[in-house]
Amino acid sequence: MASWRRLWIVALLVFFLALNRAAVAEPQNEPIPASLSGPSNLYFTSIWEGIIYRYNASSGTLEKVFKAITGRISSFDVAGESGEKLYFTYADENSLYLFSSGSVIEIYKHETYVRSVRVVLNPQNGKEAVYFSEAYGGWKDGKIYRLVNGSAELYLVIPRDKVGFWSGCFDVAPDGTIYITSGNVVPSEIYVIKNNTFKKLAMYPFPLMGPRYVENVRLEVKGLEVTVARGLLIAGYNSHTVYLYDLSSEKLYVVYENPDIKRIDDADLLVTAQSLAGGGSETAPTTQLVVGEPMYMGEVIYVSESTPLKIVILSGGEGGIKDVMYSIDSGEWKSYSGIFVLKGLEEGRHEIKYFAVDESGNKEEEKTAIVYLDSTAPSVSDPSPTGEITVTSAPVSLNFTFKVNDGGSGVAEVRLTVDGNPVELTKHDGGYLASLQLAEGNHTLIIEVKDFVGNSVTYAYTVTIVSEHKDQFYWLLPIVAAIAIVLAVVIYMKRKRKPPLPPPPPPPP
Ligand SMILES: [Ca+2]
Repeated sequence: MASWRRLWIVALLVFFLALNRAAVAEPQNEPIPASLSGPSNLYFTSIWEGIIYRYNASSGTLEKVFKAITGRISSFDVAGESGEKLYFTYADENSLYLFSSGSVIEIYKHETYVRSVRVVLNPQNGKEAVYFSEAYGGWKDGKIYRLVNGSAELYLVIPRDKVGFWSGCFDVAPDGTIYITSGNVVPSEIYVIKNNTFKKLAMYPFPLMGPRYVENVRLEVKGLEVTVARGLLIAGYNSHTVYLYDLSSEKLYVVYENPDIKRIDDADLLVTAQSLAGGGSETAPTTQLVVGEPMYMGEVIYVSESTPLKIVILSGGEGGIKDVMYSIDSGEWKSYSGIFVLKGLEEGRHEIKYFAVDESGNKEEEKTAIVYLDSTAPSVSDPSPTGEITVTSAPVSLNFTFKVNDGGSGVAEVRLTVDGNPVELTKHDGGYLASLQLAEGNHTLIIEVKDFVGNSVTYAYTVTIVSEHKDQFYWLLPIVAAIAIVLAVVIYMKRKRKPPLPPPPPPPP
């Protein structure tokens, strides 16, 4: 019997934990499908194959650029002006290698296994610095070294008590900022380290390898052009995926997926420059609509009234661009002269058509982008309790609940302050709940809500606590006093009238 009861309790616990998990899931944490646009080469390694692949984003071709004779390549970095140098490490080996001009050389041998290698170009002097991390499985403080004149100098200690499990995945941005990912562990986290301060950026329920700091990566997301100004390329390990984490918007994009690759342990991206005007002759020009921030990508793309929409020229056609035309919701065609917004239009779906014409009259095929305008902040309903509340004694503990709804991009943020102090909220019954401790008197409750495209509004409520008990007590006070006086007098009189005590009986003989 007892064991059955225990089973029931465990089952219920699991059920409620699952419910709780479902309630706190962050929709913005879901990876967003995307593809690399523009001329770029994505490199990645698959440890079991000992191969470094290169994926050409423009042509969609995948080729093997390096195959280790023996050994499993765990980490690499493509360096040099046109990617002619390849630094790499083998799993469970002490050395750093460089593949250049057709041969492999060992450039350094460490006292322990090495995990990741990163080559960072110093923008000031144009020199390359080689960094590497030690490999030991992540169960003690980690270490990053820098090669100086052929020997290793300790560069940074990554304390376990600050970042938890860390198996050596890192990168150093040109300004010296360090990014680390947990590696093959779930949940996996991303940290930024600057001036010896550790800050957690994100957590995901799948392993994060890499990372690789990248700038100005152009993506195509749901038919739109998105530029990630600063991001981290992340090898998805056993998800056969390469991700891109946008350091500004905190979105995670899937930029490459290939189920034929067993495991992706490290990735790199080389973006090749391209000229904007007069590029491919004899071909029509190409343009792309770019949606700025705030923008939210759910099932569809949401923008606010102030989200800038920009049309960028990808190639200039013959003799350069003559004109770029656009039309909103099949309205009149306008000549594009710069950023525009959807302010003043109805909420919901809008269709933007656009194309370019070059100086030779070549016309780009009309393109269409669909965006949804969300110009209304979320609404708060059913706040309870509000107004005057009569209680038997104050201060009183009460649960304040309310609901928040947004018809567009969704509810992104909900804050509550009571008399100016922030109060913790928990999700409850499709709404929010705050446990309050209120003293007698007036209290101002302010709820601030924001949606995913930044529309926000505040709601203010007053809760007045009236203590009944206190009033009764004051009203009773003279009566209590009167009764006390009467009692005192009665006792005094009784004592006065009492006869003296009889003498004690004589002791027995
Ligand atoms: Ca909204």
